[in-house]
Amino acid sequence: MSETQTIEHDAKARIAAAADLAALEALRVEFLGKQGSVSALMKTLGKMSPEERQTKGPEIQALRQAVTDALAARKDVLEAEALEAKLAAETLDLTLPAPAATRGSVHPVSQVMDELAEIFADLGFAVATGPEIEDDWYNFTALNMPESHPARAMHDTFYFPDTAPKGGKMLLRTHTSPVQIRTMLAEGAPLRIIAPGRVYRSDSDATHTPMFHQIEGLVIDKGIHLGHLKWTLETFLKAFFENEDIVIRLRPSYFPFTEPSVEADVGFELVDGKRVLGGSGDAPGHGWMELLGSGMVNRRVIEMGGLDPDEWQGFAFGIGVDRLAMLKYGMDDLRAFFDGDARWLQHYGFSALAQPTLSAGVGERA
Ligand code: 2NL
Repeated sequence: MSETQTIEHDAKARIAAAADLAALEALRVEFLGKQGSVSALMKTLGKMSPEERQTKGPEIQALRQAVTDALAARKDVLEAEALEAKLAAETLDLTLPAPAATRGSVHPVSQVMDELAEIFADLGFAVATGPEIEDDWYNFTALNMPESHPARAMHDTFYFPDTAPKGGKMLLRTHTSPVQIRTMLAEGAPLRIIAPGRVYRSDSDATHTPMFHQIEGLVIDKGIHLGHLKWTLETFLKAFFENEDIVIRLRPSYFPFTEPSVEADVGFELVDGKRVLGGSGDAPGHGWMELLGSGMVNRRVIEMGGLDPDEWQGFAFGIGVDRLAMLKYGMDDLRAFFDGDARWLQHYGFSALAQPTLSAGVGERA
């Protein structure tokens, strides 16, 4: 027998006898590895004369192929045997109790959005939605915040490199007001809408997250005045907090998109150091808490919405939904809202099976 024949014979016998995949791998290394015997033979080719290489070359190649094939064949057999053994050993005990199904819960922000949509539906408001990636014009210019307006600084946001169709850059909307501009342009007046959704500002600390939720409301009709605004806010807050004792105070403020602008404060009483909403904030032991911004829609914004401000008036307001949820359901850290911690959600979340109504809010926690 030639040397290659001897090696092949020996290799095939040992491969066939390999008891498991680990033993087989050791044999692969022994024959075909860098320091392996077949590899050593391959290296001798370089030192041979051309004539010798002509005969030895194919022989050594054939040896290498034969060993490779034998290894693969044995591997198939061993793997099949291992699978058989595993199938024989593993049994499925159908009498064991099934693991409990985990049930998801409704995020407090979603719950509050649903509650608000419900309350405002009763007041005749439709829900309007729009894009979160906005055009500079709809987000700023149409709201009486032209380029270089100082109020833009408070609305510092995230810009895209793309140039917007109406000029400026595309951006992540800083409020849901652009939805209302789009709705005014698309539907005209009269109009009674709320625009809930995600908004963005480049702001991040204990009380600010770069993404948060807002709900804005807009009424456009004839003869609308501040009294309509105050009644609407009072009625909605009483319904939302399920508290008829809610008292609000309107305080002069400034927004570029409303004139006059007013901030609404809600009265609270300190009970055991905790703020309990209700009553005038001016009573002894009471105080006022800032809750939302609002005002009569600026004439220029009515115009940008494609309407004649001598014919149509309106009021608008904007509220942070996250803050409303914290106030109503007693959560103290805004950042926990967006951590996606399943334990927090289990604790503060709401049953998905309960009706998304106001009454589902208090009694029927998940
Ligand atoms: C706040 C409160 C506010 C509005 C939002 C609005 C929308 C249109 C026209 C006029 Cl389409 N106003 N929204 C009005 C007043 C306040 O948000 O604290 N914003 C910074």
